[in-house]
Amino acid sequence: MSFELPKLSYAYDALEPHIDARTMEIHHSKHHNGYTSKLNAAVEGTAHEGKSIEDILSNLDMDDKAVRNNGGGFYNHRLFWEVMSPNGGGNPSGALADAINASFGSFEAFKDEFATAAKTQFGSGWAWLCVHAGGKLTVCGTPNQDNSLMPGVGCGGTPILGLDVWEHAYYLNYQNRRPDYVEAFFNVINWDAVADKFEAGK
Ligand code: MN3
Repeated sequence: MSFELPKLSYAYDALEPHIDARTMEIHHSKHHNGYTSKLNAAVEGTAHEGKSIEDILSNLDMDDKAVRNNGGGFYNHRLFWEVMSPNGGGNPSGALADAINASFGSFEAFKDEFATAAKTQFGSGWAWLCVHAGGKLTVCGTPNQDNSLMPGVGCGGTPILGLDVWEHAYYLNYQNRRPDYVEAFFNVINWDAVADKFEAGK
């Protein structure tokens, strides 16, 4: 059973004006599709074949560049699509909001820390909110397609919110203005999806 490009639960233009349709189309149908097919080629005939992507990344040989880059790319983008929604934005509620307040002091403090991680990640990479056993939350940035499921990467824990800061994620609409893209992302965050990942990962 090979990995398949996940379908989006919304149209390519559904996140406008925050993320434009052309960027979404290229990002999903070209970039994510490319990571998916290259991941399938990289795991075929290896011990990784048939394993879940979480299992593969958690037990990764970091020198295995094909699985590291394409497995990370497959997992990271799947999460990215899931944590956005045309009905997103606002603030989290319930147990997730409590955990954010307990870990960062306030939602605004979390937002500042996450936005700083996204804005200051040098070159291509991601900003993450991760949950640890017991429910503690941390923020970190990672380069390229790395994520904290991989051994020794980032802040550890399980990613529950991720922001792609590769230029392909924003350049058509925002050019070099990454901070504007980061700010706009908060208008499309699907906090219900993040809360589900928090419950599953804590
Ligand atoms: Mn990307």
